[in-house]
Amino acid sequence: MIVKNPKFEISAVTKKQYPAGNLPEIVLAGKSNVGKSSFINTLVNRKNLARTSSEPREN
Ligand SMILES: Nc1nc2c(ncn2[C@@H]2O[C@H](COP(=O)(O)OP(=O)(O)O)[C@@H](O)[C@H]2O)c(=O)[nH]1
Ligand SMILES: [Mg+2]
Repeated sequence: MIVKNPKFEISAVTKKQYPAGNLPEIVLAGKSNVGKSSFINTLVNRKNLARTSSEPREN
């Protein structure tokens, strides 16, 4: 997969903040610090589009 121009749209916490439009949606679920944000950055080939944090989860 080649992602050419990734953009951070919004970090939405309520329904009215959800972006309009009919683009496909992907769910990525997991505990805190398991590497969700790092995985997104790998997918879009950017170092810090999704902010990563603290120490890796050990368990
Ligand atoms: N050892 C190791 N650390 C990782 C891996 N993926 C992410 N991390 C680290 O785990 C921490 C949490 O990752 P992050 O992507 O912020 O997790 P999120 O909370 O699920 O979004 C960061 O310090 C990452 O650098 C991995 O595959 N191996
Ligand atoms: Mg994260």
